[in-house]
Amino acid sequence: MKLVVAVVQGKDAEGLMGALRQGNYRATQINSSGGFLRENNVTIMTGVNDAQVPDVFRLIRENCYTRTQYVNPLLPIMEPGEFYMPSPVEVQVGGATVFVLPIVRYERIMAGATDGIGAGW
Ligand code: 2BA
Repeated sequence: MKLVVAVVQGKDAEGLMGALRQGNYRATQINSSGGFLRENNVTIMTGVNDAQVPDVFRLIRENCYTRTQYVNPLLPIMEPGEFYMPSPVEVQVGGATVFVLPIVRYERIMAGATDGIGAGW
């Protein structure tokens, strides 16, 4: 089993969550923000069988789009009287940043029953 962790833009999160639901994948979304742009994005985690990873990547590709953003660079240290006109820098964000992690143990704990995979603890 694998945990697919996808950092996506907020605008794409709803579409991707819908596609995952339709594909019968369980998923969790966490509101996050990027360290560079400091803008809100969404981190989506879905635990799937190894064979399903390519299908999850297909859904991410179909639902997450690359967009261009402009950022103002940090102001340099200046002497009094100096004038600096910052010009915005163009960055490409997304479609998505995806990590695939091995799952050591997966368990859904419910009263009287277990549904899980992993070494016996
Ligand atoms: P941010 O950190 O806000 O980065 C937004 C975009 O800014 C990045 O898009 C990239 O185009 C640019 N960028 C980021 N760091 C940069 C740097 N040091 N110098 C120049 N440009 C830089 P993406 O690469 O598509 O990343 C989108 C978001 O995915 C990131 O938002 C961050 O939240 C996450 N991310 C990307 N790489 C990651 C990593 N290695 N580990 C954890 N999160 C990551």
